Amino acid sequence: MSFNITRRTLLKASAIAAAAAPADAVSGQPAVATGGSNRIAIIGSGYGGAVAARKLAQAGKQVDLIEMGTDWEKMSPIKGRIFTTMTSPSARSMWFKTRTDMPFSYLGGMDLVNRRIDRGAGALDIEYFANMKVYVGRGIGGGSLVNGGMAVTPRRSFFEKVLPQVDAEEMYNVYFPRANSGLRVNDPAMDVVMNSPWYQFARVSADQAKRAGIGHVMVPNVYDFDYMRKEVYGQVPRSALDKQVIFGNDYGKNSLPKTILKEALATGRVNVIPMTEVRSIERAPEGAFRLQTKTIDFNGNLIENRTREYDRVVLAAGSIGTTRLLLSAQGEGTINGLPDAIGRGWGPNGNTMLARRLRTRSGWRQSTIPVMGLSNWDDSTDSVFAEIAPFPAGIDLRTGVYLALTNNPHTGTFTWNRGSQKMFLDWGPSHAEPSVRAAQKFFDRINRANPGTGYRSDLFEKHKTFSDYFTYHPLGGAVLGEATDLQGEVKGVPGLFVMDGSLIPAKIGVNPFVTITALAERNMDRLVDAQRF
Ligand code: FAE
Repeated sequence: MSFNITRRTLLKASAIAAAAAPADAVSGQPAVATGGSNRIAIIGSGYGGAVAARKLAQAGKQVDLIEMGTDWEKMSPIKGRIFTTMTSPSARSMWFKTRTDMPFSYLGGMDLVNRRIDRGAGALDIEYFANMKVYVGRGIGGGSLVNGGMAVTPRRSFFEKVLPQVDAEEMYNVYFPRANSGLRVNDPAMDVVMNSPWYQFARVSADQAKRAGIGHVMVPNVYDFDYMRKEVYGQVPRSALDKQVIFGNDYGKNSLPKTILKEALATGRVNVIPMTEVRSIERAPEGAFRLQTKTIDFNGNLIENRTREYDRVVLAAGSIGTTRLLLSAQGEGTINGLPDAIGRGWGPNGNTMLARRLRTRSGWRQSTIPVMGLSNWDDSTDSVFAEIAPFPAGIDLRTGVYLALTNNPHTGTFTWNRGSQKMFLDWGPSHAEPSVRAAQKFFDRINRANPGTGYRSDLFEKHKTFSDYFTYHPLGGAVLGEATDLQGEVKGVPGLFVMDGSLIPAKIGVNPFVTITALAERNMDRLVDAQRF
């Protein structure tokens, strides 16, 4: 406790000093020219990119928002829909794949779930590493297009352990409330959750956990539960109740293009450049950043390769995308002075997934939006926060599915290989083992309290009971205060900023986008106040 008070006092003192000092002294970075004429690029349009775009545009700056994926708001509907359901995928579902690759790929141990699809610039992508598949969203809105919308503010005690370099008092008083309101987070509608057939799967799992003395918590979401209630009564087109989520939602979900990005675009100062991947970043001798970009059409045909020049660059390409751009610039020597900390402090947010035979009906109709979590979280390495996830297969599999978030002490490191021009990750089953152990202890207790129930080992690769090879929640790679200063400006490279999940070291104990948003809000406030743009 005394540490916290001292730290907070120090942070307050430095904030007061910041308000009075010239820009270079504020950030501790070498001075760069400031003024209205700067050319600013934001790379990536997920949570970090959206907050950066809105803040800069509202501060009167013109920005280019460069995104490798599709501008889904501008796509024409096919049979009334922009996005596909999980059971009828198409080229719009996945990023240039000929077959879907779902987290649950197997039924009865056989690959019965995935479907052949045409290649296209679809909404869900997977970044493959030796022992880890990282699911990410592609398109204007990033992960907000494909995620489950679970909007959870972390326990303050855990936040303080993970990010002691950040003033928690300010985060919990100012930035978490701002993030929740900007993202339009709302609480689940209890009438829908407690009575509708679409949430039988959640009620059954919560009942079984209760028998083991484990309580459930209701989990807020960005999906509009008033809309969902109308879906239940058949008054509006169905989305969550019609198997839409990881390939995108047409209705009900307040993804970033409906919230923060919409506000950013309303300023008229954000120039959206979709279907354009930043392939590399170089610092020119006179100090500007040169981005090599590649623009394609939906089918992957090349439109143009181009060099674009900017004075300030905000990296918001997500934990994997941002880390790759920084590591390649370091490895290829296109930016000098990048810190050694780049690539370090990565983790899958302690993710491990599992499924249980419930011995009772879980419902053939299942909403895709999770609303309950099971928790024993006490910040120890036994801690588990398990979202009760749907399995909307269209038949009653009498199965409970869970995404367990754990407090895994391990971190992974990315390195750059010049020969292959690729990034490698040192992460394997031994790194994931503490997550599996904590989840197993937790769910063994629930199984014991419910005779006849048990694990399913026929849904994951290699008949695994606990998935230890994929994540939805990549975090770290350019950690705040280590690879960057305390506001997100890359150490040793003034004018280059990181503003996404790579700032958070490895885990945060809950689903991460509220924290990513709140931290970006905090950092952007500080950077704009300090005239770093
Ligand atoms: P992110 O949203 O990934 O945005 C990065 C953007 O940069 C993307 O649009 C990329 O296409 C783009 N990009 C990458 N590289 C380049 C490049 N070189 N050039 C141009 N553009 C580039 O980053 N989190 C929750 O809190 N609750 C949930 O319920 C939840 N469910 C999830 C379910 C799924 C299936 C998935 C995949 C994720 C889920 N997440 C959830 C995680 C959440 O979406 C993720 O933490 C955030 O989206 C990360 O935000 P960032 O701003 O870091």
